[in-house]
Amino acid sequence: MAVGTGVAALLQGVPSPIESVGNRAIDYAPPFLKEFAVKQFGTADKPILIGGVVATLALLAVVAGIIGRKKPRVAIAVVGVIGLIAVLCAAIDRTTTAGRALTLVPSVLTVVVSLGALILLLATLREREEAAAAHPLGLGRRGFLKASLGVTALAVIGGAVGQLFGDAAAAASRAGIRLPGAAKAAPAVPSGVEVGVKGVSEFVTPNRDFYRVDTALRIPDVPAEGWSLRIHGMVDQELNLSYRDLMNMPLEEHRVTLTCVSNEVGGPYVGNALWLGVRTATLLEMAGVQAGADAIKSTSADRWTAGSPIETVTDDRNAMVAIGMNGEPLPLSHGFPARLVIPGLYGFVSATKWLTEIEVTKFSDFKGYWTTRDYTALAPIKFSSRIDVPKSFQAFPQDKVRLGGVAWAQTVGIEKVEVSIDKGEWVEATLGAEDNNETWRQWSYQWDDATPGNHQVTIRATNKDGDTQTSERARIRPNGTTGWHSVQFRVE
Ligand SMILES: Nc1nc2c(c(=O)[nH]1)N[C@H]1C(S)=C(S)[C@@H](COP(=O)(O)O)O[C@H]1N2
Ligand SMILES: [Mo]
Repeated sequence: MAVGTGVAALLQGVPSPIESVGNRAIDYAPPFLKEFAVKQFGTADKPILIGGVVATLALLAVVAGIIGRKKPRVAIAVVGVIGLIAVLCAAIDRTTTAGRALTLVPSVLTVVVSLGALILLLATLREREEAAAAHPLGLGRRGFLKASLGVTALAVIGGAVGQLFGDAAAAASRAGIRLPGAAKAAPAVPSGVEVGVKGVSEFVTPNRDFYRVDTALRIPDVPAEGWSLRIHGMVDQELNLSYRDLMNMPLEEHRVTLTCVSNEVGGPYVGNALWLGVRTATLLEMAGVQAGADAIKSTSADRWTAGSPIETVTDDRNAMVAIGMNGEPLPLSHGFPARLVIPGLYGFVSATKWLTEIEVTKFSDFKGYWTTRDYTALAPIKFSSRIDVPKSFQAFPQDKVRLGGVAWAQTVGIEKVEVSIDKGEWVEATLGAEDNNETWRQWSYQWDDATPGNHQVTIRATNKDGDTQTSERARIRPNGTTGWHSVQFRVE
């Protein structure tokens, strides 16, 4: 494992054997399991999966070791089969950005080294049991312990090296980039978007706080220098754009709120950022969309795909190929060097990170990654609202009960937010100023006649089409949750 992880870290774009096994687990996991993992572990699901793979391996190694004392061949077979699985997973790992042969190197080396180490350790044991004198491979009892500890330490170091250098090329590339100004800059954030309640999500989400959701165990290592975006399919003229090409095109800045379909009512997978990029409509006009096309299929460097309706990337909403986020080049975890942003659609059908390809096509000819896994092909964001203050069981002094949160209805806009305390009548909350209809809006509510004791607050939003959030609960799968957010709190 040490060798596999360490070598993979040195080969740009090559996943380690552990990551390749984890990647297969992610792709083959039944949707209910993924839903469970997101719910239980949130964004810790990745370290937990890696931990699971490592723990399983450790367990199998222990079993192989115990059996090996009596039946060395069985132990060798167990390690051989584990190694073969690793090689197979590397052979079909969609996430590699290197050549296939190079991608096999870490797992093949892992097999060779682990078999070698096992044979060495078995020989040592046998020697001890036979009480033989000097043996060329013999290590003795202490030596055996030391060798085992040494292998473990190497594995840990290999893992650390992998973590440190896994995205080194992209990080160096990003550090050298200075973004040009926008030809069309976003208007200043209107005053009054913040309602001034401490604990309410900042109107523009700082990059470090922006939620992250993707299938990538390791961030694809994509330097801007070698990167290109290919626009092809049902177009008059195929385009191949470098990062520099994009930088030299008319860049626009827009604030857009992204939302993940996996966001539970009241959940954290929503964030608002200032994106800098080129309108997809401009790019598709350059390419020339042919009649009959109704979709784009976007693909990432790690071979993840999303399908979006053609009108959502050609109408006048601010759909972009973005290269900047809140004044910086895209952070590595948010899609460096470039990503898709389409207002109004859940991320799984719109927000492709580490973007490399846009194919103009028809929905009848393909399915995006999550659409082959029980999610729908079309997935507009269901407008929703969230209570940020109070947190569960927060206590307030009786004269200072100020509640607040956010509400979003991308491409339509939020008309009002209503609050109900202890299932009482609905009262209108105060809305923060609107930035644009693609961003969320803050709300606040001052409860003046608060009474001491335990209470519950519930909210619901109404969008500018006049629709009010339904209380009916819908699950995440197949196209997003509905229902009202409620929180318990105390007044003292
Ligand atoms: N390459 C790639 N892009 C992806 C995904 C992914 O798994 N792989 N996940 C999508 C999903 S489900 C969401 S909600 C958004 C999240 O974007 P963020 O992590 O920048 O918030 O990215 C989208 N883009
Ligand atoms: Mo998502």
